Amino acid sequence: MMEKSILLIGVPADQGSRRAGCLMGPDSLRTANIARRLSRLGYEVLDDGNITAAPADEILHTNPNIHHLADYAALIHKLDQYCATTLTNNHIPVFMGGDHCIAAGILPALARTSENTGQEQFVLWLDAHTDFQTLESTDTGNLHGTPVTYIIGDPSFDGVIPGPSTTIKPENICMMGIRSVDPAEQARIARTGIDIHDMRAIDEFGVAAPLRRFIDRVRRANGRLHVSLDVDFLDPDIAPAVGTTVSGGVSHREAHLIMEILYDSGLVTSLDIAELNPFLDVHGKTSELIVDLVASLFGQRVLDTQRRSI
Ligand code: 4U7
Ligand code: MN
Ligand code: MN
Ligand code: MN
Repeated sequence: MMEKSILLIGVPADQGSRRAGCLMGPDSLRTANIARRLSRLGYEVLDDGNITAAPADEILHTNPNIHHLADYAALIHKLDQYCATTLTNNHIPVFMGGDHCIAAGILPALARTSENTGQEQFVLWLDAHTDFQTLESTDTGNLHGTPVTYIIGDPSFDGVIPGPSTTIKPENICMMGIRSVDPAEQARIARTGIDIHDMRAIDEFGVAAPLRRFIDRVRRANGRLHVSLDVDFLDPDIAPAVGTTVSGGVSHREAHLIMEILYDSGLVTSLDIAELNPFLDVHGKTSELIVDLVASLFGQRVLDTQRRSI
């Protein structure tokens, strides 16, 4: 991370599931002092406020479970336009969600920027879930379970909503923390070439070795690295503020170690924080943990005596 300026962008979207509350995510992170924590680390921190898309009339789909498809399309379009007109290489954008639908809008836009500079876009997907449902296969109809299929250009979206302007190559995606994969996702994801480290692999080999291998790939390709942090990646005991908790998640120290290694790599060019639902939190502890992890991603050290003083 060479740049010393961070642009915070709130995306208070919660159409992706049937449980309301993610729309409070950005303000909860602001309340947990995300800006001040990052400026303490020596960054200029700008907050661009919130991006919202106007509610759209429902698009009916042959899968009757699907809901808020038009709002999904509108959000993707809005984020794509925002990124095209606002983002420059002078800032590291930090998108504060919002449910994970936001990634479907952010990543194609970032990939387009990378393409313009002749670079490959890589993605580290930190999540309990693979988010690899299609419009046809989703049983819950919750679109926050579809962003990965969307960004790689899955044909189930063709002719239904506009596809991604630039697709992400599946082999440029690395997933960690996975422990809930639906049968329809299992069947397809193995064939894609996505690099998946489930909790079984993390239990056995830890987080550092696979992460370092992925970072080496990004470096060799002169790539740009986006980190997509779904709060349910963390164990629900330490991060209860999510609608789709899955036990057996990543621990406090494993999560910090991932962030610390990422900072040391100097390769992270953007971040999104998704699925934080402050309505389900316990005394703000999840928001505080997320801010602490973001600080680690931007260079906070364990032996930093100043960090507790705000
Ligand atoms: B999240 C699920 F069935 N796969 O499709 C679905 F388990 O962004 C969960 O990772 C999706 O939080 C979770 O509804 C989406 C379910
Ligand atoms: Mn997710
Ligand atoms: Mn998830
Ligand atoms: Mn969720």
